[in-house]
Amino acid sequence: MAYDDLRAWIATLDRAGELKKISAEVDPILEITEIADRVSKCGGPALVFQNIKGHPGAQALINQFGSARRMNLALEVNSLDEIANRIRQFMDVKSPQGFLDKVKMLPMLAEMGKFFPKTVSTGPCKEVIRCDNFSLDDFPILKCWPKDAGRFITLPCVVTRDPSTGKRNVGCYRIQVYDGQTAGMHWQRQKVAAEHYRERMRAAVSGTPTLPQNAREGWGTPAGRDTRAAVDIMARSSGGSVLIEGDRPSGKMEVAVAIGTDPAITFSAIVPAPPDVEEYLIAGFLRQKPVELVKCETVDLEVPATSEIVLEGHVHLDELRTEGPFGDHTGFYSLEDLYPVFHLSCITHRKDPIYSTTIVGKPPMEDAWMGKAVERIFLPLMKLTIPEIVDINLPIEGVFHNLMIVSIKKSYPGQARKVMNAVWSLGQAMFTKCIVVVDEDVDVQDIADVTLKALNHIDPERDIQFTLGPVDSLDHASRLPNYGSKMGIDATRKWPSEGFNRPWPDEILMDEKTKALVDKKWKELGFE
Ligand SMILES: Cc1cc2nc3c(=O)[nH]c(=O)nc-3n(C[C@H](O)[C@H](O)[C@H](O)COP(=O)(O)O)c2cc1C
Ligand SMILES: [Mn+2]
Repeated sequence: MAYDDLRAWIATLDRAGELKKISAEVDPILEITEIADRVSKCGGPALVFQNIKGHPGAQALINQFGSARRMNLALEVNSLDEIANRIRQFMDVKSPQGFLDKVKMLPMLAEMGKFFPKTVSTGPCKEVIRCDNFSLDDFPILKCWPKDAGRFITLPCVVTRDPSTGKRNVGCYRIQVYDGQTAGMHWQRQKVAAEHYRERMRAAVSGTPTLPQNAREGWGTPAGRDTRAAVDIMARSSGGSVLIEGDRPSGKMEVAVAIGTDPAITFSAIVPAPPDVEEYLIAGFLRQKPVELVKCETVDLEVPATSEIVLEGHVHLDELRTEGPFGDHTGFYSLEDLYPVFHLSCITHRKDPIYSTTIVGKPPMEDAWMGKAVERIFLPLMKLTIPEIVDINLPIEGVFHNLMIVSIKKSYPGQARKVMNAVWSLGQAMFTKCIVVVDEDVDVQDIADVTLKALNHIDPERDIQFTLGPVDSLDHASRLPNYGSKMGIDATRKWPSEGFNRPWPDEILMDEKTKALVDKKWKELGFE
């Protein structure tokens, strides 16, 4: 039974004892963060704030995904392995051998029909349509941390369209509020919406064989550090945006943003799906019911019909503006940088919309549970291209891009390094700063077991593999923004065929007979 909307989801959280409604007045500036942080650090419930300073009558939901149980409830499973198993079922399909095999496949095909979104004529998100007189200031958007550049929309579903294929993408990229009608679009260079943006630029300069330098570098930063710094200073001193002249094509790209959707849609916007797989389809798969979409008022895009709030507008191809700093999920502020500017043309919303948000900061926070869900759900898909993988663990304090522990079934020399390279070439796993590869007898979910065995098994100079490549935009230590080094540690047992000719010791394990004997005598020995 899929959740129809955010409200059905909130009702379920409430019934499950996973929700606390707070009627005392709270400030969306910093105070909500401090409350939500304390609650999420002690495994507390989702929160609905019903009395928000400066926003009479408004409500805000936070921490909806903030525990393993709520993540399961959100995706309507008892364990995330159920989803992994469903994915595996679809991948396990053999060519049918005869009529009976074909008949057996019918239910699966029928189920697939449920994944595709359908467009409906209207929906609750159109209860209030404001294309003239609207403002972001009407919503209780948080300023999360003291050094944040301002208020940020932190859990949006940002919808864009690939101009060449027409396919939509939905990504969760934070949005900085500049004023009631203007905002900063923090899609990082390697994300799908940024590629849509570059595709627009390519289209705008069609006829020229290559993109201008500026356009090529991400979206891009004007060539060279000095220019960038100069633009930055200009932007700050003018208190507004910079139009980059000459080297960038003009034109614009349409964007729609849905805030407060049913949990499967919100979650689908954060999953690192292949660029061409539309998130509405993923949401349909997760909720086993099609996502219903409505057309936007002022842009040619579709948004979930039951969204609480929808922002419509566009970004200019020749405009960038300083975005950030923002207290990020690394536990540090992500530094300011130039990003495209979102100009709103319309806001539609439900009557009395519920503003859905999250905060990120020092882990563990709500996003840790979303990340863990991604880890479980994506494991079977990773195994599809890297079949020797047994299990992976992205420890929460590794903030997902800093550390991946991988166990493998090693069958040939050098395979641990092959796995590292495969991970670094797999979608957003390319950002992984440190990969530790262990043998299959190590339980990667048990950090004590990993520490014991990995560190025992390495000769650091021999077993560490460095490489260079794209790094997460949030990495503040890399030599350059977005570009730096990564490290893999081959902590598997080394083989003679890998040049290791010393004897390898056995792990200490007691024999079964002695264990059984002591089991039997345990009480007699005076233990409980
Ligand atoms: C709470 C939260 C906030 C996020 N903020 C951003 C962001 O500001 N910019 C960004 O590029 N990715 C951000 N992400 C990660 C993206 O949502 C994620 O990489 C997603 O897979 C991007 O979708 P895409 O592959 O369609 O581009 C955030 C994730 C979460 C859970
Ligand atoms: Mn995507």
